[in-house]
Amino acid sequence: MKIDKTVLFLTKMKLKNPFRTSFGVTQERDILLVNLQSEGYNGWGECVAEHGPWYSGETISSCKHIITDYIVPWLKKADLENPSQYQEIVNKIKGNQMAKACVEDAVWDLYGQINNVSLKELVEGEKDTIPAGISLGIQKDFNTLLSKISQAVENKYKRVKIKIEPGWDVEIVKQIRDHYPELLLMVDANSAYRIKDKEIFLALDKYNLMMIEQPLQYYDIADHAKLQKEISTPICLDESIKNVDDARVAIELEACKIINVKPARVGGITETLKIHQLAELLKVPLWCGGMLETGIGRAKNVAVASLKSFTLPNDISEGERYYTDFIIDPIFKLNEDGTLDVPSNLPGLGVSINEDKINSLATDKKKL
Ligand code: OSB
Ligand code: MG
Repeated sequence: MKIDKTVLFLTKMKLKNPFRTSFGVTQERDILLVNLQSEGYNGWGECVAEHGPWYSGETISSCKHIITDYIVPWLKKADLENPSQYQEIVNKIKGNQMAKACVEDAVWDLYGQINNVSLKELVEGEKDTIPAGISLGIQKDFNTLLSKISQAVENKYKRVKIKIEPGWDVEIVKQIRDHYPELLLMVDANSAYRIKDKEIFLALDKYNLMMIEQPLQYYDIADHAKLQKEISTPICLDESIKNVDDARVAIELEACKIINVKPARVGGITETLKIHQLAELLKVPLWCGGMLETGIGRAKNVAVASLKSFTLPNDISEGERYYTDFIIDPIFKLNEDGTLDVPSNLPGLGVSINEDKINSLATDKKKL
C-alpha cells in the first residue's frame, strides 16, 4: 500500500455545552483531520489534541508539526503490507502519540477500504454492540449535575462518570448517592490531586464507586500504587498509560486495577492491540475512553471497544452528545438498552464520510 496523496483539514466545531474538567473548559474545538489516499481509496483519521497542552503535552499545533514535517514525508516513502508496519515508520519519534495515532487511524481505515474489511474485523473485535457510558463535566451547581444524571439514567447509559476536582468531590458524590444509591458511578480527577490528599480518597472509598480515574499526576505511578494499597475502590489509569510498557509497569506495581485505553493516547490502534493482549493475559479489565471525538474518532473507538477485554462501559456516547454538525453517516445512536452498534457492513470505519460537510467546516486545508 503506497500513499498517493495526503490532505490535512483543520475544522472548527462548537460543542453543544462547555465541557469542564479539572484542567480547563472546552467550548469550541479546532479538529485536525487526516485524509490518506491510495489507488482511489480514502482513509480518515481524527486528531484528538486540544489547543493547549493541558490533558497531555500535545497540542493541535504540535501534532500538525510532527505530522507535516516527519510522519507524512516518511510515510510517503513506505510501501506498507499491513497497518501494523506503520509503527516501524514512526518508531523514531519519541512521544507525540496523538500525532502518530491520527495518521495510523487513517492507515487502518485505508487498508480496510482497499481490502473491503471493516475495522472491527481487522482488529478481531468480538462484540456486535458495546456498552455506552457518559462522562459529565464539572457543573455550575449540584442541581445542574443532578438533572444531567437523571437524563443519562433515563437514556439508559450503562454508567455515569463525573469529573471531580478539589471542592467538587466528596460532598458531590455523597449527594449523588443520596439520590441514586445503586447507580453505576465513577469519578475522574484528571490528575487534580497529590498523595497528600489521601483523605479525600479514603472518604470517596465509602461510596461504592466503580473506580477512581487518574487521581494523581500522569508521571506518578509510584504514588498511585501507594494510594491503591489504602483504598478498596479500584484505581483506573488514563493519562499515565502512554504505551504498553506503561501498562505493564502500572499493573506490576499494582498502581491500578483497571485501564482506560484511549487509542489516541497510546499512539494508535497497533499499540492498543498490544495493551489488549497484555490485559487478556493478566486479566485486567479495560474500557475505551474518549476525547470528545467527532464521528471519525468515535467510529474508531467503537471498533476498538468491541475487543474481548474491553469489558467495562466505555466513554463512548451517542453521536449527538457533543456536536450539532455531523461528518459521518449514519451517526451513532443509543440503543434502548444503552449500547451502541458496532458497524461491520461497510469497510474500514464502517460509516460513510461526508466530505462536503468536512469542507464546509474547514478553516484550513493543506495538501502534503
Ligand atoms: O479524561 O477522560 C478524560 C474529555 C477530554 C479530555 C479528557 C477526558 C475527557 C472525557 C470525555 O472524559 C469522554 C468523552 O469523549 O465522552
Ligand atoms: Mg480521564
